[in-house]
Formats: sequence, structure tokens, C-alpha cells
Amino acid sequence: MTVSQWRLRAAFARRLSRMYGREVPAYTTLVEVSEQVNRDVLARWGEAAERLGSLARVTAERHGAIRVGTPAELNQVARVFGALGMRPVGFYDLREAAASAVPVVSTAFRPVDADELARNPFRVFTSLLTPDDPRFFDPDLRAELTAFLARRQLFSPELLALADRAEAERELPEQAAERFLELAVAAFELSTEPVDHAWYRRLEAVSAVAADIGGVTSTHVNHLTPRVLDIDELYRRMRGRGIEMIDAIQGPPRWRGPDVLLRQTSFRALAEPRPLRQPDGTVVPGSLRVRFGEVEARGIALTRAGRARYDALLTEVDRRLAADPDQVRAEVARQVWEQGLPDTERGLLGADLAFFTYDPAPDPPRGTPPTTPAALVDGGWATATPIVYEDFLPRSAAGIFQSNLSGEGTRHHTSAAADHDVDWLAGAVGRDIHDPFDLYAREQADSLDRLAARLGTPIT
Ligand code: OOG
Ligand code: NI
Repeated sequence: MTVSQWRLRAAFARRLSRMYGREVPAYTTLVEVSEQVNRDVLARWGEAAERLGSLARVTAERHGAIRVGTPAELNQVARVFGALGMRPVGFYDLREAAASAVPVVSTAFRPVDADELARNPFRVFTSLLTPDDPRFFDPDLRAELTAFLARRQLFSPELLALADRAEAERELPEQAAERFLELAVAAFELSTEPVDHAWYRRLEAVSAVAADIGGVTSTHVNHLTPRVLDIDELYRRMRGRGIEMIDAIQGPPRWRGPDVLLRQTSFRALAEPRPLRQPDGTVVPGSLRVRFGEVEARGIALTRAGRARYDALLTEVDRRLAADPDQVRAEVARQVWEQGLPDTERGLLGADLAFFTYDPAPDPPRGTPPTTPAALVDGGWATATPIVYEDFLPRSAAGIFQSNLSGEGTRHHTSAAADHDVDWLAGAVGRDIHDPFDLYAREQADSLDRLAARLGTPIT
């Protein structure tokens, strides 16, 4: 018996979820409330509730987040996730976010093929610390931090060997699979090793994220996120249970049109007991806030033009709020959206703002079919199904990072930011980083090719 890559991925996501639920009970509450909301939405909306993913997929769907310290560590992470059929997709520079800059650049590991996503879409937002960014670290701290990181080992040689085998063979024999899963989940558990408190505090003064990454000798999942079909309802119910959520839902507003991209919200990291080593060598019980809870609703993937529109709408919301700070953001955002974006799937399709897959209609008319996707849909030749957004949003991510930032940290005023772009990060990962737009565009184009072959006409 062998275990295929997607079964490894699904099993890993399940076990990670079980481990996280044991360690962070509030996560279990979040999952329970999400499942209730999903059932209620399905009961209310019927089939329409599953337009962006079956209830089975949505119920199993999770993303996690981890943070590592060096390119070598990131390279090893890529091997562990490569075993699970997850590839690096997208580039997020969180050092730029105005009010909430953190010293990391990030990518997300996820399946890239439609059938793999349908089987299990597990993804992990993965951030790499940038000790060479002079806005955060002075030369002495940078040198100490780099030396500290160089001494630690996050993943054992046994885990990495099993990962390489799973990636090469795209499966593992049952016993090896069991061992791989055990080691992989353990690598992301919170360590019970004492934390060097003085060192942690020095990094924390710069950034809580820097301390979380470079203040300890291991890594850990810092949140695991279920998907929910009605995030506003979830937010209300969590508050009703007395769980303090961040003040807003990140991303697009609630509006009369379809869900697009990604909406997320979170609760603040809880204080968890951790042994702290003092300068005199004694270990005392203490607590740190590093792990939190997040939930998300996913919508339609936008094209480059759609994304440019989204960014412009965000800027417009900011502008109106700056002009009149007494307004409520969600209300301003809803108005800006309703003025600035088509409010139906058909409208988004016609303006080429969102991605769809096209299938032959079950009962097409006779005669010669038209040649554009929109005309094929309008004429009853084809159906269009929205492609769900599988990625993240930089500004929302910056907001989510705040969930475990205790203070502002410190920033040096220098303009010489270390120059880390997507190519630099690809070099650190040791693999190409996929462009998310290219992945969605390919899925859409493949479906149009199949449709054209079926109808016997070119589609432009
Ligand atoms: C990652 C924050 C980003 C999301 O869902 O946008 C993220 C982190 O806190 O490490 O997970
Ligand atoms: Ni997240």
C-alpha cells in the first residue's frame, strides 16, 4: 500500500488541525462556529451556497502560517511542502505596509492544479525574516541574529529525506508516510524548550514578529484558518461567545455583489505558558503571545485588471475616510464598491475583471455558435463557473500580522531598504515562484480550449 501525494497533504492538514486544536482550544471554537455557519448558509441558500466550492471542500479547507529565519530554512520548508504537492505561489512584501510594517517577505505554498486543489486545497502562508533590512536591525543586532539562526536546525535529516522521496515518487509506502507525517507535524508544534528571555525581549523591542522567529530555536504554526461561507455572521457569533476579535474584517466589504478575492478576520494571540530562561541561568514560568485564530471567506479570483480595480477602490476608500474620519469604513467601502465594480458575475465576466471556467451547456441551441466567451454564455452555448481565489492579500496579511504584535516596535529612518523582490525570494526558496494570475489565466484558457474543441469553433 502506498499513500499518494494528495492523501499525504489531506492527512497532514487534518493532523495539524488536531494538534492545533489540542494546543489552542479557541481554535476548536472557531472551527465549530464556522461549521455551524456553513450548515446554516447551506440550509438557507441551497445549491447556490456551493458556487465557490463544495461543502465538503470548504469544511476541510484550511490555511496555516509559519515564519522562518533564513533562506536555507525556507529552502527546507519548500522540500517538506513539496512532498505534499505544494508549490510556492505569489510574493508579498510586508515590510512596506504603512502602519503595520513587519520585517518579512512571504510566499504561499499550495497546490497549483485545479484537480489537486479540488482534492485538498491546503495552503501555508510562509514568511522569511529579513535581518539585513536596516530599517529594523542595526549591524550588531543583525550579526547576532544571523549567528543565532545559523546554529539552529528546524527539520531533521530524516524528515527531509522522507520529504525528498515523497516529492520524487509522488507517494510514500504506508509506513514511511506515517513516519513522515509524524515528523512533519512535530516540526510545527510549539516547543516546550526554555526561551532565552533577554534575547527574546531585545528582538521584541524591534518587532514581535522578529522575536517570534529569531528569539527561539524552533518554528511553529502561528495560526490555522478555517473557511466560512458567511464571515459577517461568523464574526457576530464569535463576539456573542465573548471572543474578542480584531475590530474589522479585512479585505473587500460586504456589498450587494458577489464575493471576490478574500475576506479575513482574526482574534488576538492568547497568552500561553512558556518557560523563560533568565540571565542567571534559572528557568521561570512565563507566558508569550504568539498563536492566534483566523477565519476567512473566499470569493472569485480577479484578473490583473480586476485586481487593479480592487486596489483603486481601496485607495478611494482611504481617501474618503481621510477626508472625513467620522465615517464608518465598512459603509464607505460598500458605497465605493457599489459605484466602482459590476455587481454580478456576468458583469465581472463581461468587463474581463474576474476568472471563470467555461463548460458546454447541457442543452445548447442549434446553428453556428458565437466566438466570444460572453456571447457563448448569453446565447446558451456555455456555462461560466467562477474560479475561486486561492491566494492572499498583502494589506490583509499585514493586518493579520497585527494579531500577535504587542507593540509598535521600532523603526530606523533609512531609505536603504534591503532589496528583496520575487526573484530574490525564488533564489532563497530554490524554486520558481508561480505568478497567481498566470495560474488562474491558464485554468480559464484550458477550459476555453476544451470548449472550442467541443463546439468546433475558435473562441477569442
Ligand atoms: C501571516 C499573516 C498572513 C493571512 O491569512 O493573510 C496570513 C503570519 O502572521 O505569519 O496568514
Ligand atoms: Ni492567515
